[in-house]
Amino acid sequence: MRKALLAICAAASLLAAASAAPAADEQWLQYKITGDQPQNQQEDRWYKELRLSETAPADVAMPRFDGDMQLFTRWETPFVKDGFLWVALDGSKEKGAVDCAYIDTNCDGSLADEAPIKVSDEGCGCIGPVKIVFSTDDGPMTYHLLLVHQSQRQGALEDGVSQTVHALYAFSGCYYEGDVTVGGKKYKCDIYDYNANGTFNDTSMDPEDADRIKLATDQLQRFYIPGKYLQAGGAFFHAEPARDGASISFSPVDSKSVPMGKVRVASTVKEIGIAGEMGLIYLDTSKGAAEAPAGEYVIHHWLSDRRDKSGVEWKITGRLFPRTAIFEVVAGEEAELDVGEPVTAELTTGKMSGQYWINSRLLGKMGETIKQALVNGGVVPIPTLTIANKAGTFTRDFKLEYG
Ligand SMILES: [Ca+2]
Ligand SMILES: [Ca+2]
Repeated sequence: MRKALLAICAAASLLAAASAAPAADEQWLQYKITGDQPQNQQEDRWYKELRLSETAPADVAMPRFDGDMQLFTRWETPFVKDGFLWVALDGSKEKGAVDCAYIDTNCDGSLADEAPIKVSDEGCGCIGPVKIVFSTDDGPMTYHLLLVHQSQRQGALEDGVSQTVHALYAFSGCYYEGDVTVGGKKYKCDIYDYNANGTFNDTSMDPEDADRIKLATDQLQRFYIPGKYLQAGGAFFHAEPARDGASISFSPVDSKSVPMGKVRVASTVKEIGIAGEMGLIYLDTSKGAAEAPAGEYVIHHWLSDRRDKSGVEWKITGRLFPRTAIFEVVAGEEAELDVGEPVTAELTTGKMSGQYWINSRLLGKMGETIKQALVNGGVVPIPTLTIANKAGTFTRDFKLEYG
């Protein structure tokens, strides 16, 4: 048995073309705009934090700002020559609030010609989805970008000193969807610019920096990463989304040509997802071990489900592994991964603006985030927090809130 190698991957090698088989036909998809509320940590949208600066770029024409506080950043996309578009936020220093944003939506390097985009009143700090028109070799191409602004006043009231810390996150505000045929079977297919850089075909050893393909039937929906292999209906395909997301092709891969190794996990782990430039591969590990194409991977997720003493069936999922969780599947060998239970409850406390906060979360063995759910639906009971003093004269229960 071969122990998994868990180490920082110094260099990710580029993969050769997946298959000698002729490329399958392109299947065309339709452009859709998402809602204005991003869902963090979902498999269809991830975000990029954009670094904000108070210093205006010297050579960029600016609009007339109404507020007394401006913040500037670049949204990176390979669809423009410079590799990024300028973004400016305009607001009030005293309130620590941002009222509107300017984005170089026509990609001409100037913000002076842009209309202000109001920050949503819904309290989410959402800006957009904002229409951006790239100029490509095939003509103008539309993309929608969603920005989310968050600010937090930091520093204790007692000190009399506080400052507002601003953060800006970029989400894709659009996706493509349509009906596709893969190996003779029909699926609903969506393609997501998961890493929010304007393109829909990114592959990476880092699952947070790769895009997503969703294939769904009435029974099952699964997300994949564009890579060497995509499993559907018990067979391997090489999926190639177009860079602009408008189409996708699925070429069959001869399974005899795929070198296979094995992955073994604890018997309580029902499924494990492993990801990288091979794609996102789902392994049924209910028997302890499963076959996987040879290659380098990072652990993407694991899931376990069991019944508690009162007969309620629980499901727990481990996700968002540290980037060091890299291992190799060698052809003809077995890699053993130490994932699964037990999970650890962590309680953190802090003080902000004169108020105490208490946060509770569950972590897996490698620091991954643990989510709990009930298999038959329903809401997982909210944890109760009891605060008591040493003398025993004060005891009070609080309900922690999700979010
Ligand atoms: Ca412009
Ligand atoms: Ca992308």
